[in-house]
Amino acid sequence: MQGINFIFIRMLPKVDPTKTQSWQKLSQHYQTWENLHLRRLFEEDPQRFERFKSAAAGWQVDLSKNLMTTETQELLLALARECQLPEAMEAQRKGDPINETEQRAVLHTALRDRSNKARVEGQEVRPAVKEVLEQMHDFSDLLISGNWKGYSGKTIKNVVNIGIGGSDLGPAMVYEALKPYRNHLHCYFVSNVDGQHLQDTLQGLPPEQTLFIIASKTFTTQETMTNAHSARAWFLRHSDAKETDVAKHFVAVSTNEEKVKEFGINPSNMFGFWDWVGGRYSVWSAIGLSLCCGLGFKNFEKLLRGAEAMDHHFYEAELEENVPVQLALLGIWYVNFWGARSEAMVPYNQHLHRLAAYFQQGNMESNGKRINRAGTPVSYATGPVVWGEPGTNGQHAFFQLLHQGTPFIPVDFIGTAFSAQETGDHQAKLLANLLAQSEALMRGKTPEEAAAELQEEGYSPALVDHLAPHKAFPGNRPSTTLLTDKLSPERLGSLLALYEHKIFVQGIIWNIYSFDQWGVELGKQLAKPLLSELQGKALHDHDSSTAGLLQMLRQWRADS
Ligand code: G6Q
Repeated sequence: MQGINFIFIRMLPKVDPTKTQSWQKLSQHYQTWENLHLRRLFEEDPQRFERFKSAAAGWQVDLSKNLMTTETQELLLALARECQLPEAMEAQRKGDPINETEQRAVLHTALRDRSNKARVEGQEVRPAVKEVLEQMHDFSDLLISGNWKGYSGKTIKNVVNIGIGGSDLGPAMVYEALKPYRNHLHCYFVSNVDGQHLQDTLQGLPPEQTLFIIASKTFTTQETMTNAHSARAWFLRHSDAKETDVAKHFVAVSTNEEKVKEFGINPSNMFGFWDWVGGRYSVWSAIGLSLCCGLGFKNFEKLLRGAEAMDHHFYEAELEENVPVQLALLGIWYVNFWGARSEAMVPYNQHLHRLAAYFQQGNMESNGKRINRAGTPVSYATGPVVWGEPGTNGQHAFFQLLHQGTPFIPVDFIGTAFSAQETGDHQAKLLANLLAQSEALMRGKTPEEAAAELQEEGYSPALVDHLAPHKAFPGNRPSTTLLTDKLSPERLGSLLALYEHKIFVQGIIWNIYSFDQWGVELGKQLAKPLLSELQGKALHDHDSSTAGLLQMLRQWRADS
């Protein structure tokens, strides 16, 4: 944004959540939890599941194993209203520049919402979106049907997406999640500037049947441009193609036409998007081109339809029944009143193995902020660490800490009734484990119960006393379970949109800007001089640690 001047238009409310009445009431309400335990709440209220279950866009959501009563829920909803959440939702939806530090609208929802009338600077955005979708459709059809030929006249078999962050994580995650929907094209994703990533991916690929998608909103990202240039060099070195053949093997997804031309890609093979689509929310845009190729355009469209269904739910359902709002508010409850510093996402579906990594960026880049919308440091915690791995694997790794460790970590269990390919009794076993884990976290096991079990197993009284504390579980550990029938493109789309809206709601309540990411800039700035220093050029001033490490590496590399 250097050298750019803009009038700072304030669009979003600036309510310090801690100054609201609801916050004060929630602090008092938290004290009442000293005497509550989820196990007892379930025993006392046989309707608890019915009372706290919700549904949205094909997902059934059980909130009942959360540390809440109807009073908690009401107080949290009042907090949302005091923080003017409905007004903020409306501002976002109609295209106001709510990304105020960059003066941009936040309209990834317009990429999938066919009824959206959002305007940016007076222009409706949907016509342009439709045009690019058609371009993506035509291109992916050509590739899949074999009518797009490489320079030697052969069809394309491999598609390599080169991008990083938001231009990589989304497509890579969805390509894994929708594995059963793949076609005969093989998609690969290269992101890291570690040359090994590109080398390993290209190993064995025939250049004449390989197409590269250079996916970069800015077309200036160091990692992506380095990989793109190396890929082009590889293509020319390992084939008898000429420079002019590059056009048949390289296409671009970007907002920067000038840079795309400069790289040598024909602008007719460029798929555009807009500055109102944030990188980490761009899987719905032309950044999803690799998905159109590898899964077919129809499946990409179904992904959009699923997200659209969740958007409708988010914008139209009352806050009381609004699933993204409920999940967001519970997150605030845990972070700001219970002291949670992280939350786990545990999908019981192997194809979702990249989901937590994807939302690690979604959450942590969006809500990892410490300055509020008034420009001063916040006095309360904001975005937690988001992490996770699929179950049941996680059970044999980190679940110990979830059950008996000292940190307080709410868990989201995500499951599907059916597997894409049923294998004997695997799916039943998988689901039994999901249910068992959420039940165990909620119930726990008292020291008395642990002692009784040990006695029954014949342990001596001394050993019972010694072991019972170790075998007891405190329980009262919250979790949310999200279930659907199967992981179709529609259901995946609605799941992703659900979590996107959750991030938005939390950012509004925390009074921070969720759609910029200045935090990634400093490292990028410092890497520039360090690169030239590593390449043997003049040394600059550094702290002794950085200077020492730099010298070590320079020496190593000089000696080799
Ligand atoms: C996401 C971030 C970031 C971005 C990458 C790639 O919201 O902005 O992850 O997507 O830095 O940027 P380009 O697409 O511009 O290469």
